[in-house]
Amino acid sequence: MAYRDLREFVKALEKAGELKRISAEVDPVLEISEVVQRVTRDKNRAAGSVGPALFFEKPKGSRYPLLVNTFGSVKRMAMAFEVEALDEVAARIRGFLDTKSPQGLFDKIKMLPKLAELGSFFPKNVKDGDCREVIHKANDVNLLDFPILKTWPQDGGRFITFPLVFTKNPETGKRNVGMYRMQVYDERTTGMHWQTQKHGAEHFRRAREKNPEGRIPVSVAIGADPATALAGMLPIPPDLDEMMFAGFLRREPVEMVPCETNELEVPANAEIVLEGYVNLNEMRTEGPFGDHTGFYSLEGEYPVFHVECVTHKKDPIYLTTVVGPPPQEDFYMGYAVERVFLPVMKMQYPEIVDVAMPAEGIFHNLMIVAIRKSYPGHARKIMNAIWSLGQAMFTKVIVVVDHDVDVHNYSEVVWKALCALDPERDVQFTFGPTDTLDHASRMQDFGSKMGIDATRKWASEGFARPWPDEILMDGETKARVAGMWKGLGL
Ligand SMILES: Cc1cc2nc3c(=O)[nH]c(=O)nc-3n(C[C@H](O)[C@H](O)[C@H](O)COP(=O)(O)O)c2cc1C
Ligand SMILES: [Mn+2]
Repeated sequence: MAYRDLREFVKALEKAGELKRISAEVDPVLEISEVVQRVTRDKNRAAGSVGPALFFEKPKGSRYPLLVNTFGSVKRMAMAFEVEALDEVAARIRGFLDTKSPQGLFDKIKMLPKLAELGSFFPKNVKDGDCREVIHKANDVNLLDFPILKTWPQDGGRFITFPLVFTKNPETGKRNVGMYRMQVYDERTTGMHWQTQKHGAEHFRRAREKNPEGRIPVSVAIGADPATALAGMLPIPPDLDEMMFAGFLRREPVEMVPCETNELEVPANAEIVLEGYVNLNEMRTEGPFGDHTGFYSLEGEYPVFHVECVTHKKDPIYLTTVVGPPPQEDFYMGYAVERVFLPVMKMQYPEIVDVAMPAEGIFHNLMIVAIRKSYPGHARKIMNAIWSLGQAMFTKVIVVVDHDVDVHNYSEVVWKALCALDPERDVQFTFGPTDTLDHASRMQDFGSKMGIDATRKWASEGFARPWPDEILMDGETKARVAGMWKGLGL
C-alpha cells in the first residue's frame, strides 16, 4: 500500500527510528539550518546517511511544524520508494524496458506511460482532497504563515526549497512538475528559479513567444506522499508527466484535484498548495542563495510567481530541505535517482557497467563511468553519449575506466585512473551547456567540459608498449599462508 500522504511517511520514519522530534522553539532563520548541519556532520551518524529526519514541532514565528532531512539516507530513500533496496526499483524499470526495444533512449523512457497503463498508474482526477481543508484567498494569503527557511547568512531572503512546481505546456497542454526553489519576496510573491534548460522555463518561453504580455498559470504543492514529493526532481524527458512516474514508483495512481483559482491540478494529498500565475514580461532579481555546490549561487534575473490562493490541510507539515556543502540531504535524493535510472542508461549503452557521482562532485561536476571496452575510441564514445543524455549533459568532468574498476571505491578510481593516464593523449576538452550553478564556467550556462579516458590503452589505439598486469598474489601462495596463519602469531 502506497503512503497516503507525508504524515503517514513521518509515522513510518518514526517507527523505524529514522526521525527525531524537536519540541524546543527554533528559528527558521538560520538556526534550523545550523541544527541540520550539526546533525549532518555528526561523526557518530550511520554510514550512508546525513543523520535522522528532523521534525521541528515549534519553528519560531509559525503555527506549523517543519520537516527536513526527510530523505537524507539510502535507507530512507528506499523507504520512500517502498523497497528494501533501490535496485528493486531499477529492476522494475528494467523488466519493463526488456519487454520491447525501440531505438532511442527517449523512446524507451517514453514507453513508461505504457507501463503505467498496464498497472493503471496514470494520475486520477478527483473532486476534492485534504489539501483543500483550509482555503485562503486574496488579502488572506500570507506565505509568511509558514516556517520558510533562510538557510545561510548571505541568502537573499527565505526560500521555499522543496516545492513541486506545476505548469502546462502551452502548446500541448501536457503537465510538467519541477522542483525549483522559490525566494519569498513578500506575503504573496516569490521568485521562480527554473533554470533555462528546465521544462518549466521552456513552458514560460513558449507562452511568451505567443503573447509576451500574457501570463501562465502556476501552482505549487509542498509536501505529499514521498514518491510524489520527490517526483519534481526526476530527470525525465519533456512532456512525460512526473505524476505518472510518481504513480509508477508508488504503484498507485496519484490523485489530483483541480485548483481553486486556476486551471491546473495538484496532488490531493499535498500538505500545502500555492496557486497563482507568472507574468511573461516580469523578471526580478533572485538570490544569492547558499547552494548545494557549497558556495552561494549569485543573483540572477528570474520570473516572479504571484500567489492568489493558498490551500492546506488543517494542520499542514511544511516540508523543506537544506542545501549547502556536500553531502547534504540532496545527495541521497540524487543517489537514488542515479540508481533508479542506471538501467535506462545501460539499455541504450550496454557497455556501461556502472556509474558513480561522488557527493563532492555535486552531480554535475564529476561522473565516473566503468565500461566494458570493445573497440578503439570506446571511452570517447561514452563521453559523448553522456554529454548528450538528458541532464547528464551538464557533466563537467567524465572519467571513463575499465569494467574491472569499482567506480564506488574512489581510492581505487584515483589510483587506477592516474596510472592509466598519459594526460596529453587521454584528456579531451569540449564545449556545451553547463549547469546554471557552475560559477567557474566563463559564461552562465555555457562552458567547457573535460573527459578523461582512463581505460587501458590498446595497440589499435596507437599504444605501442605492453600494458602491465595489476599485481595480485597467486591463489596457491595465499592458501599456504592462510594455512600457516595461526602459527605466525600475528
Ligand atoms: C533540493 C533541490 C533543489 C533544486 N532547485 C532547483 C532550482 O532552483 N532550479 C532548477 O532549475 N532546478 C532545481 N533542482 C533540480 C531540478 O529539480 C531537476 O533538474 C528537475 O529534473 C527539473 O524538472 P524538469 O526536468 O521537469 O524541469 C533542484 C533539485 C533539488 C533536489
Ligand atoms: Mn519535466
